[in-house]
Amino acid sequence: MISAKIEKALNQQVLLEAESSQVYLTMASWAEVAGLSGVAAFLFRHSDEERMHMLKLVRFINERGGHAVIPALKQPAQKYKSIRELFQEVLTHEVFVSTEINNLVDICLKEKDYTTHNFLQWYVSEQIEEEALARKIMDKLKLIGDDKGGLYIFDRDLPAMATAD
Ligand code: OFO
Repeated sequence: MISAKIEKALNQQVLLEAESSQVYLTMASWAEVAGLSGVAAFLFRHSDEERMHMLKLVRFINERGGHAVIPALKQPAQKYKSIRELFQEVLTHEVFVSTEINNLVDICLKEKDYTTHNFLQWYVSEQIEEEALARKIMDKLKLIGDDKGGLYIFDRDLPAMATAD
């Protein structure tokens, strides 16, 4: 059984994962309209993954005697100035999510909730991977600069890069 404090903190994370899914879905749509089909495929998939992260939390909260609250979501920004701006936002967002996961782990330790602590370790590892991938993408985009040919190859190779890790 989880405490009210842990239930509240986990529900906060449900909201964050749902927002992540929504933001990546918005980015995917923007990329698709911009003709970047590889970037769009990557982001559609990323959005699905975030929904899976949310569902995992929902099931855990309910299984542990709490009540997972399905949150309302605000509309994300619909446009991006560039592909670099978009992925910088992905990286910043993932760093923020990692901080929130770490805070959650900290609350579990203070509450002596070792079951939830154990459950959250999956998210800790996942965040290491997501941050690393976002950094790798930003490094590639910096290399490409304004080279249109480079962007074409980046768009073509991105879906494979995401599944290679
Ligand atoms: Fe759920 O990992 Fe990204 O945000």
